[in-house]
Amino acid sequence: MPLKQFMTLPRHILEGEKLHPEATGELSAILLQLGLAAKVISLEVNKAGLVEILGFTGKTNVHGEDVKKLDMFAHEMLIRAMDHGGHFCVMASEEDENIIHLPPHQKIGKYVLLFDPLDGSSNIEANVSIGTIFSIYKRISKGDGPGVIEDCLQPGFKQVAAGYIVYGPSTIFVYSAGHGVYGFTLDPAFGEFLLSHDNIKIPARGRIYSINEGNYNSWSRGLKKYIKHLQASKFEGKPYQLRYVGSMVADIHRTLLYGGTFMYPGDKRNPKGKLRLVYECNPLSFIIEAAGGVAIDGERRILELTPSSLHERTPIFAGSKDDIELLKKFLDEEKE
Ligand code: AHM
Ligand code: MG
Repeated sequence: MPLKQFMTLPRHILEGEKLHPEATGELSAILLQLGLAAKVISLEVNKAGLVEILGFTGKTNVHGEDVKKLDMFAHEMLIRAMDHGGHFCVMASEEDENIIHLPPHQKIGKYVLLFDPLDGSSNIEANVSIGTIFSIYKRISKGDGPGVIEDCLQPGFKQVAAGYIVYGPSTIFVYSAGHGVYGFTLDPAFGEFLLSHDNIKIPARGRIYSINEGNYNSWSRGLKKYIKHLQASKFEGKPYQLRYVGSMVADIHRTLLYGGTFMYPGDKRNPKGKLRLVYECNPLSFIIEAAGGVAIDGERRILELTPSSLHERTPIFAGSKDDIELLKKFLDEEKE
């Protein structure tokens, strides 16, 4: 590896900050702290098969789903890692029904942190990739007291930075502060994230589509036609490929690197699909767009949707620009 590639996550964040003379260093401090939390969660995830940690806590989360211990570990770790820097006025997590206030003795800051602590958790026991997703905004509420729910319900285009960590064969930290998307692989030997994916650009077209095809019968006519179209077509002389991990972070990460489409549509039973706008779709759409891709709910840009509640869901179609544009044509032609 050439020496110039020996770029650690902290060095990258701090060098990025120097390009913005107006920067106060706060965002850098937040990203550095998220990097630290990611390492701790990664260690715990890696131990998942070794310790008696798997199984249910007996509690269900706000979506009525079983909460596994690792989810709660990641949720609590992120709060503990992030609540004392004086940077945030409020936080919110997919594992908590309400907004999370900072402890009373902590300084209140101007940023807002939203996160899905451990996405794809149904994959944990099969040792399949899972991830953490985060999203950072500036507060919009007046004053310097605790933040309010409106601070957490901003449209995604207002994100200052967003990113995710995939816990897969390696742990990878991907982030964007709006200019470029960068990926860092954790070297387990000395515990540092090293730049492995510089200035990621999603290919304009890809050969892979990613969707839970088990729901085929509930899809709209337009979506069915689009998928049939892909199955009957070739890309660069070869058939299209279906890949679906069932962890959005992993499916989006692959889409970012190889191109193609990731889709979680609404259907007759669940018109808004399954994935959460605030915790999953906004941050991952921010990354996809920063890499030159497109993310829509079928009609509108995901980043322009204004969330009306913390746990609201939205259909999502995200990926390569040309692929999503073609998909949109199919959806538009068959509006029901
Ligand atoms: P989770 O937050 O409870 O883990 O659920 C979200 C996950 C996503 O990572 C993934 O894209 C989706 O659920 C898969 O859902 P399905 O099993 O319906 O295909
Ligand atoms: Mg999730």
